[in-house]
Amino acid sequence: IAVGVVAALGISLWGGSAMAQGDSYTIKFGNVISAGDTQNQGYALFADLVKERSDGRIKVQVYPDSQLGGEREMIEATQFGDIEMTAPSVGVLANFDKSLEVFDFPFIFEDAETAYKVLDSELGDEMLAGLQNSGLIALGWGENGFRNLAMVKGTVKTPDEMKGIKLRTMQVPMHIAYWRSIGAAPTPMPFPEVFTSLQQGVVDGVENPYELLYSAKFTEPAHYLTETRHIYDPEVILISKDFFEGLSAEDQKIIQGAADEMVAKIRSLKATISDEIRAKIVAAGGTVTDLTDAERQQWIDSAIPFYKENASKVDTEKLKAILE
Ligand code: EAX
Repeated sequence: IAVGVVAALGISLWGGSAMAQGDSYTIKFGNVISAGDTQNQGYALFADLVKERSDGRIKVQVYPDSQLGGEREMIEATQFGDIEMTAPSVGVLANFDKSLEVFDFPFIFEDAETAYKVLDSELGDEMLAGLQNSGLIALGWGENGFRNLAMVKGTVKTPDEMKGIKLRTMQVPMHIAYWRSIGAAPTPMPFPEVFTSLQQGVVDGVENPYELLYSAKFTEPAHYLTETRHIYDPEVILISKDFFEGLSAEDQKIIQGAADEMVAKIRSLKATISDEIRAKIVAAGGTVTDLTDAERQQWIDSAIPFYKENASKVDTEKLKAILE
Protein backbone atom coordinates (compact mmCIF):
# COMPACT_ATOMS: atom_id res chain seq x y z
CA ILE A 1 0.00 0.00 0.00
CA ALA A 2 1.75 3.07 -1.20
CA VAL A 3 1.17 6.62 -0.10
CA GLY A 4 -0.87 7.07 -3.25
CA VAL A 5 -3.36 4.55 -1.95
CA VAL A 6 -3.55 6.34 1.37
CA ALA A 7 -4.44 9.47 -0.54
CA ALA A 8 -6.96 7.63 -2.68
CA LEU A 9 -8.64 6.29 0.42
CA GLY A 10 -9.52 9.87 1.25
CA ILE A 11 -7.32 10.31 4.26
CA SER A 12 -6.60 13.98 4.61
CA LEU A 13 -2.92 14.35 4.10
CA TRP A 14 -2.77 18.08 4.47
CA GLY A 15 -5.27 19.67 6.75
CA GLY A 16 -6.19 19.75 10.40
CA SER A 17 -3.20 18.16 12.05
CA ALA A 18 -3.43 17.84 15.80
CA MET A 19 0.27 17.11 15.78
CA ALA A 20 2.15 20.08 14.37
CA GLN A 21 4.92 19.72 11.83
CA GLY A 22 8.14 19.00 13.66
CA ASP A 23 6.63 17.62 16.89
CA SER A 24 8.36 14.82 18.77
CA TYR A 25 6.29 11.88 20.00
CA THR A 26 6.29 8.16 20.78
CA ILE A 27 4.23 5.46 19.06
CA LYS A 28 3.44 2.48 21.29
CA PHE A 29 3.30 -0.71 19.19
CA GLY A 30 2.02 -3.75 21.10
CA ASN A 31 2.06 -7.36 19.93
CA VAL A 32 1.87 -10.90 21.32
CA ILE A 33 4.79 -12.27 19.32
CA SER A 34 8.05 -13.21 21.03
CA ALA A 35 10.83 -10.66 20.87
CA GLY A 36 13.24 -11.73 18.15
CA ASP A 37 10.66 -13.57 16.02
CA THR A 38 10.54 -12.57 12.36
CA GLN A 39 7.54 -10.32 12.89
CA ASN A 40 9.36 -8.43 15.62
CA GLN A 41 12.44 -8.17 13.41
CA GLY A 42 10.17 -6.43 10.92
CA TYR A 43 8.67 -4.18 13.60
CA ALA A 44 12.20 -3.27 14.75
CA LEU A 45 13.12 -2.28 11.19
CA PHE A 46 9.99 -0.12 11.10
CA ALA A 47 11.03 1.59 14.35
CA ASP A 48 14.55 2.22 13.04
CA LEU A 49 13.36 3.63 9.71
CA VAL A 50 10.82 5.92 11.34
CA LYS A 51 13.40 7.23 13.79
CA GLU A 52 16.00 7.79 11.10
CA ARG A 53 13.66 9.46 8.62
CA SER A 54 12.19 11.77 11.26
CA ASP A 55 15.65 12.71 12.56
CA GLY A 56 14.79 11.10 15.88
CA ARG A 57 11.51 13.01 16.35
CA ILE A 58 9.28 9.93 16.10
CA LYS A 59 10.10 7.09 18.45
CA VAL A 60 8.41 3.71 17.97
CA GLN A 61 8.42 1.75 21.20
CA VAL A 62 7.64 -1.91 20.45
CA TYR A 63 6.12 -4.01 23.24
CA PRO A 64 6.42 -7.71 22.27
CA ASP A 65 5.46 -10.87 24.23
CA SER A 66 1.90 -9.83 25.12
CA GLN A 67 3.28 -7.16 27.47
CA LEU A 68 0.25 -4.99 26.67
CA GLY A 69 -2.28 -7.84 26.65
CA GLY A 70 -4.00 -10.11 24.16
CA GLU A 71 -4.85 -9.26 20.57
CA ARG A 72 -8.49 -8.27 21.09
CA GLU A 73 -7.51 -6.02 23.96
CA MET A 74 -4.81 -4.36 21.90
CA ILE A 75 -7.13 -3.81 18.93
CA GLU A 76 -9.53 -2.03 21.27
CA ALA A 77 -6.69 -0.06 22.84
CA THR A 78 -5.65 1.05 19.34
CA GLN A 79 -9.22 2.05 18.44
CA PHE A 80 -9.42 4.18 21.56
CA GLY A 81 -5.91 5.58 21.11
CA ASP A 82 -4.56 4.12 24.37
CA ILE A 83 -1.82 2.65 22.22
CA GLU A 84 -1.04 3.71 18.66
CA MET A 85 -0.22 0.45 16.90
CA THR A 86 -0.75 -3.30 16.97
CA ALA A 87 -0.63 -6.20 14.46
CA PRO A 88 -3.18 -8.93 15.20
CA SER A 89 -4.00 -12.11 13.33
CA VAL A 90 -6.60 -11.40 10.69
CA GLY A 91 -9.06 -13.77 12.35
CA VAL A 92 -9.09 -11.86 15.62
CA LEU A 93 -9.54 -8.62 13.69
CA ALA A 94 -12.49 -10.16 11.83
CA ASN A 95 -14.46 -9.80 15.07
CA PHE A 96 -14.30 -6.06 14.38
CA ASP A 97 -14.81 -6.19 10.60
CA LYS A 98 -16.69 -9.20 9.35
CA SER A 99 -15.59 -8.80 5.74
CA LEU A 100 -12.21 -10.20 6.84
CA GLU A 101 -13.80 -13.52 7.78
CA VAL A 102 -13.15 -14.86 4.29
CA PHE A 103 -9.54 -15.45 5.35
CA ASP A 104 -10.71 -17.71 8.16
CA PHE A 105 -11.86 -20.45 5.79
CA PRO A 106 -9.52 -23.43 6.08
CA PHE A 107 -7.39 -24.57 3.14
CA ILE A 108 -8.30 -21.48 1.13
CA PHE A 109 -4.65 -20.78 0.24
CA GLU A 110 -2.30 -23.51 -0.93
CA ASP A 111 0.83 -21.39 -0.57
CA ALA A 112 1.98 -17.93 0.42
CA GLU A 113 2.40 -16.81 -3.21
CA THR A 114 -1.30 -17.34 -3.84
CA ALA A 115 -2.15 -15.52 -0.64
CA TYR A 116 0.03 -12.55 -1.65
CA LYS A 117 -1.81 -12.33 -4.96
CA VAL A 118 -5.05 -11.78 -3.10
CA LEU A 119 -3.66 -9.59 -0.33
CA ASP A 120 -1.84 -7.34 -2.80
CA SER A 121 -4.82 -7.04 -5.14
CA GLU A 122 -7.50 -4.37 -5.21
CA LEU A 123 -9.60 -6.70 -3.09
CA GLY A 124 -6.90 -6.78 -0.42
CA ASP A 125 -6.59 -2.98 -0.50
CA GLU A 126 -10.34 -2.64 -0.19
CA MET A 127 -10.38 -4.87 2.86
CA LEU A 128 -7.66 -2.86 4.55
CA ALA A 129 -9.44 0.40 3.71
CA GLY A 130 -12.66 -0.96 5.24
CA LEU A 131 -11.02 -0.97 8.65
CA GLN A 132 -11.40 2.80 8.76
CA ASN A 133 -15.00 2.16 9.73
CA SER A 134 -13.62 0.54 12.88
CA GLY A 135 -11.40 3.47 13.84
CA LEU A 136 -8.30 1.84 12.43
CA ILE A 137 -5.92 2.56 9.59
CA ALA A 138 -4.27 -0.51 8.13
CA LEU A 139 -0.72 0.25 7.03
CA GLY A 140 -0.36 -3.12 5.31
CA TRP A 141 -0.63 -6.88 5.51
CA GLY A 142 1.85 -8.49 7.87
CA GLU A 143 2.30 -12.22 8.05
CA ASN A 144 1.97 -14.86 10.70
CA GLY A 145 2.03 -17.77 8.28
CA PHE A 146 0.58 -21.23 7.80
CA ARG A 147 -0.86 -22.74 10.93
CA ASN A 148 -0.05 -26.31 11.96
CA LEU A 149 -1.23 -28.62 14.72
CA ALA A 150 0.70 -29.32 17.93
CA MET A 151 -0.71 -31.94 20.30
CA VAL A 152 0.19 -32.96 23.85
CA LYS A 153 -0.68 -36.68 23.90
CA GLY A 154 0.17 -37.95 20.45
CA THR A 155 0.22 -37.24 16.74
CA VAL A 156 -3.01 -36.50 14.92
CA LYS A 157 -2.91 -37.38 11.23
CA THR A 158 -6.48 -37.33 10.01
CA PRO A 159 -9.46 -35.06 10.74
CA ASP A 160 -11.31 -38.07 12.21
CA GLU A 161 -8.73 -38.24 14.96
CA MET A 162 -9.75 -34.73 16.05
CA LYS A 163 -13.04 -36.05 17.46
CA GLY A 164 -13.42 -34.93 21.06
CA ILE A 165 -10.00 -33.23 21.10
CA LYS A 166 -9.85 -30.00 23.07
CA LEU A 167 -8.02 -27.66 20.74
CA ARG A 168 -7.10 -24.13 21.72
CA THR A 169 -8.16 -21.77 18.96
CA MET A 170 -8.04 -18.04 18.62
CA GLN A 171 -11.24 -16.15 19.44
CA VAL A 172 -12.33 -16.48 15.83
CA PRO A 173 -15.90 -17.64 15.12
CA MET A 174 -15.10 -19.23 11.73
CA HIS A 175 -12.18 -21.24 13.14
CA ILE A 176 -14.32 -22.41 16.03
CA ALA A 177 -17.08 -23.42 13.58
CA TYR A 178 -14.67 -25.46 11.43
CA TRP A 179 -13.16 -27.44 14.30
CA ARG A 180 -16.59 -28.05 15.75
CA SER A 181 -17.83 -29.23 12.34
CA ILE A 182 -15.25 -32.05 12.34
CA GLY A 183 -16.14 -33.09 15.87
CA ALA A 184 -13.35 -31.43 17.83
CA ALA A 185 -13.93 -29.38 20.97
CA PRO A 186 -12.49 -25.96 20.12
CA THR A 187 -11.51 -23.91 23.17
CA PRO A 188 -10.98 -20.25 22.28
CA MET A 189 -8.67 -18.18 24.43
CA PRO A 190 -6.24 -15.27 24.06
CA PHE A 191 -2.64 -16.08 23.20
CA PRO A 192 -1.15 -15.12 26.60
CA GLU A 193 -3.20 -17.90 28.30
CA VAL A 194 -2.20 -20.73 26.00
CA PHE A 195 1.05 -21.98 27.52
CA THR A 196 -0.44 -22.50 30.98
CA SER A 197 -3.55 -24.13 29.51
CA LEU A 198 -1.40 -26.66 27.66
CA GLN A 199 0.70 -27.36 30.74
CA GLN A 200 -2.31 -27.82 32.96
CA GLY A 201 -4.13 -30.03 30.49
CA VAL A 202 -7.00 -27.58 29.99
CA VAL A 203 -6.50 -28.23 26.26
CA ASP A 204 -5.05 -31.19 24.36
CA GLY A 205 -3.43 -29.16 21.64
CA VAL A 206 -2.96 -25.86 19.88
CA GLU A 207 -2.47 -24.67 16.32
CA ASN A 208 -0.13 -21.92 15.14
CA PRO A 209 2.73 -21.44 12.71
CA TYR A 210 5.88 -23.38 13.71
CA GLU A 211 7.73 -20.20 14.61
CA LEU A 212 5.21 -19.15 17.25
CA LEU A 213 4.64 -22.68 18.52
CA TYR A 214 8.35 -22.84 19.21
CA SER A 215 9.14 -19.34 20.45
CA ALA A 216 6.13 -19.28 22.79
CA LYS A 217 7.37 -22.67 24.06
CA PHE A 218 4.08 -24.41 23.22
CA THR A 219 6.15 -27.22 21.68
CA GLU A 220 7.45 -28.14 25.15
CA PRO A 221 4.12 -29.56 26.34
CA ALA A 222 2.70 -30.02 22.82
CA HIS A 223 5.51 -31.74 20.97
CA TYR A 224 3.54 -33.91 18.51
CA LEU A 225 3.25 -31.70 15.46
CA THR A 226 1.49 -32.26 12.17
CA GLU A 227 2.06 -30.10 9.13
CA THR A 228 -1.59 -29.49 8.30
CA ARG A 229 -1.14 -25.93 6.98
CA HIS A 230 -4.86 -25.58 7.54
CA ILE A 231 -5.00 -21.79 7.65
CA TYR A 232 -2.82 -19.11 6.11
CA ASP A 233 -2.83 -16.34 8.68
CA PRO A 234 -2.02 -12.83 7.52
CA GLU A 235 -1.66 -10.21 10.16
CA VAL A 236 -2.75 -6.63 9.72
CA ILE A 237 -0.48 -3.75 10.70
CA LEU A 238 -2.79 -1.28 12.41
CA ILE A 239 -2.48 2.29 13.57
CA SER A 240 -5.10 4.29 15.41
CA LYS A 241 -7.14 6.29 12.89
CA ASP A 242 -7.59 9.37 15.10
CA PHE A 243 -3.90 9.40 15.86
CA PHE A 244 -2.78 8.92 12.25
CA GLU A 245 -5.12 11.53 10.89
CA GLY A 246 -3.79 14.01 13.43
CA LEU A 247 -0.26 13.70 12.06
CA SER A 248 1.37 15.98 9.52
CA ALA A 249 1.48 14.78 5.92
CA GLU A 250 5.22 14.44 6.23
CA ASP A 251 4.95 12.12 9.22
CA GLN A 252 2.20 10.06 7.61
CA LYS A 253 4.48 9.50 4.64
CA ILE A 254 7.38 8.51 6.86
CA ILE A 255 5.20 6.00 8.71
CA GLN A 256 3.56 4.53 5.61
CA GLY A 257 6.86 4.26 3.77
CA ALA A 258 8.53 2.50 6.69
CA ALA A 259 5.53 0.17 7.01
CA ASP A 260 5.86 -0.83 3.35
CA GLU A 261 9.49 -1.79 3.95
CA MET A 262 8.57 -3.63 7.14
CA VAL A 263 6.03 -5.76 5.27
CA ALA A 264 8.58 -6.63 2.58
CA LYS A 265 11.10 -7.61 5.22
CA ILE A 266 8.63 -9.79 7.13
CA ARG A 267 7.66 -11.62 3.94
CA SER A 268 11.25 -12.28 2.99
CA LEU A 269 12.08 -13.60 6.48
CA LYS A 270 8.97 -15.77 6.51
CA ALA A 271 10.02 -17.51 3.30
CA THR A 272 12.53 -19.70 5.14
CA ILE A 273 11.70 -19.51 8.85
CA SER A 274 9.15 -22.31 8.93
CA ASP A 275 11.67 -24.92 7.76
CA GLU A 276 14.39 -23.56 10.05
CA ILE A 277 12.16 -23.72 13.09
CA ARG A 278 10.80 -27.10 12.12
CA ALA A 279 14.36 -28.43 12.27
CA LYS A 280 14.84 -26.83 15.70
CA ILE A 281 11.67 -28.44 17.00
CA VAL A 282 12.88 -31.84 15.87
CA ALA A 283 16.35 -31.19 17.33
CA ALA A 284 14.68 -30.39 20.66
CA GLY A 285 12.97 -33.79 20.66
CA GLY A 286 9.65 -32.91 19.01
CA THR A 287 7.95 -35.10 16.43
CA VAL A 288 6.91 -33.45 13.19
CA THR A 289 4.70 -35.44 10.85
CA ASP A 290 3.94 -34.64 7.23
CA LEU A 291 0.65 -35.61 5.67
CA THR A 292 0.52 -37.94 2.72
CA ASP A 293 -1.37 -36.59 -0.29
CA ALA A 294 -4.30 -38.81 0.62
CA GLU A 295 -4.34 -37.53 4.20
CA ARG A 296 -4.13 -33.94 3.05
CA GLN A 297 -7.08 -34.58 0.77
CA GLN A 298 -9.02 -35.92 3.77
CA TRP A 299 -8.36 -32.65 5.60
CA ILE A 300 -9.47 -30.58 2.62
CA ASP A 301 -12.61 -32.68 2.23
CA SER A 302 -13.28 -32.34 5.95
CA ALA A 303 -13.91 -28.64 5.38
CA ILE A 304 -16.67 -29.14 2.80
CA PRO A 305 -19.54 -29.24 5.31
CA PHE A 306 -18.09 -26.12 6.93
CA TYR A 307 -17.98 -24.30 3.56
CA LYS A 308 -21.56 -25.33 2.81
CA GLU A 309 -22.72 -24.07 6.15
CA ASN A 310 -20.77 -20.81 6.24
CA ALA A 311 -20.10 -19.60 2.69
CA SER A 312 -23.40 -17.73 2.62
CA LYS A 313 -22.85 -16.20 6.06
CA VAL A 314 -19.76 -14.21 5.10
CA ASP A 315 -19.04 -11.68 2.34
CA THR A 316 -19.85 -14.19 -0.40
CA GLU A 317 -18.63 -11.99 -3.26
CA LYS A 318 -15.22 -11.65 -1.65
CA LEU A 319 -15.08 -15.33 -0.87
CA LYS A 320 -15.86 -16.18 -4.49
CA ALA A 321 -13.25 -13.71 -5.74
CA ILE A 322 -10.60 -15.31 -3.52
CA LEU A 323 -11.53 -18.84 -4.52
CA GLU A 324 -11.29 -17.87 -8.17
O1 EAX B 1 -1.11 -13.39 15.96
O2 EAX B 1 -3.34 -16.23 19.05
C1 EAX B 1 -2.74 -16.82 18.13
O3 EAX B 1 -2.74 -18.04 18.07
C2 EAX B 1 -1.99 -16.04 17.06
O4 EAX B 1 -1.37 -16.87 16.17
C3 EAX B 1 -1.03 -15.11 17.67
O5 EAX B 1 -1.73 -14.33 18.52
C4 EAX B 1 -0.29 -14.25 16.65
